[in-house]
Amino acid sequence: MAILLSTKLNAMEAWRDALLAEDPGLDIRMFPDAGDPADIEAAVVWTAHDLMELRRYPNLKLMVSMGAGVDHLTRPPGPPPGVPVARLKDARLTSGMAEFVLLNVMRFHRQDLEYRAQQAARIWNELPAPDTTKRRIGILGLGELGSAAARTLLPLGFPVMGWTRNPRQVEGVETFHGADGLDAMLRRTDILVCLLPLTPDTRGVVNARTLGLLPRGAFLINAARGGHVVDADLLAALDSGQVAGAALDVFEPEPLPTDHPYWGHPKVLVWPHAASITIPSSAAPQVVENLRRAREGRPLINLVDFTAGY
Ligand code: NDP
Ligand code: OXD
Repeated sequence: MAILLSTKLNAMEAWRDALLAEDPGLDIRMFPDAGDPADIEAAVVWTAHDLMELRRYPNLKLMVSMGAGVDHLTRPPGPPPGVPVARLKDARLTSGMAEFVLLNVMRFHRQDLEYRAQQAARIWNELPAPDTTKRRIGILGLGELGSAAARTLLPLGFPVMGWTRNPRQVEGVETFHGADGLDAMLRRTDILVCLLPLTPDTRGVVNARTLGLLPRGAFLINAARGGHVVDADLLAALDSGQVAGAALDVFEPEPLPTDHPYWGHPKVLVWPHAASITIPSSAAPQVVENLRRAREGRPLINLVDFTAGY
């Protein structure tokens, strides 16, 4: 029985090596060279794979997303019926995201946009000292990544709030949930961090109404998915001064078109979907563990709940 890998060629090679390092006996096929479709028992795929193609494998018993996000698997036609899907929960992916959030929180908190603009104009001018204990961070999503970002910011003294679908408790974090909870959190958020999965409920959550609830001059960090932000509304909020700056790692579509206004916007930091990158050698153990579990009929780990959409 074999594992099918499908992503960019160099990443596929890294995944193959990482999986073989975990279990040298694995039979790994790199798409499109799947061999006999009946051999394939697990498919480890990323966003570009055609989900219809996966229905060719009659013995498929496990699908794995090569990342934390699974919005690429929730689009029609979805995964083959009856095949369980796992996502990654990986320490390196999580710490990479916490670093990204910390970096951009600090850039906004320490007035880096203003100081860089002053440098470009050769202006020597000290701005008022910011107070960490008064810079309130609101995180949309307190899952694997959002809660890690919160744990990174709390020891520095930032007041941290978080918004979830279900009521949650995270030590040191003031939590909110549901529609009313969102509005209450936004009214007190100086730096908004989006770490939500993209689902029908969360698409467009950062829009003219929600940005308008933020205190004037707030900042946005979006490291989740481009579909969370209504771009025209964010650009209007940046241009009016309602939002003072945005760090954007994800876009719709990707790559961000070269003529997009974000590229040259003085208040926007553009990243090429690199906030946190899956490291195959770190992520491979859980994939092999899940494969063993699937073979032995034991409960799988990190399963996606397709009813919730993440
Ligand atoms: P999790 O599934 O662990 O956490 C998701 C969080 O979002 C949970 O707290 C969940 O609430 C909350 N949530 C989901 N739907 C809603 C809703 N309708 N209203 C309020 N809260 C909601 O995901 P991860 O933390 O692992 O990842 C989050 C996303 O980050 C991924 O889906 C992916 O899109 C993106 N990502 C981006 C990367 C990059 O490099 N830019 C890298 C990795 C991931 P509850 O706790 O109640 O379930
Ligand atoms: C992910 C990503 O979802 O890299 O893991 O975007």
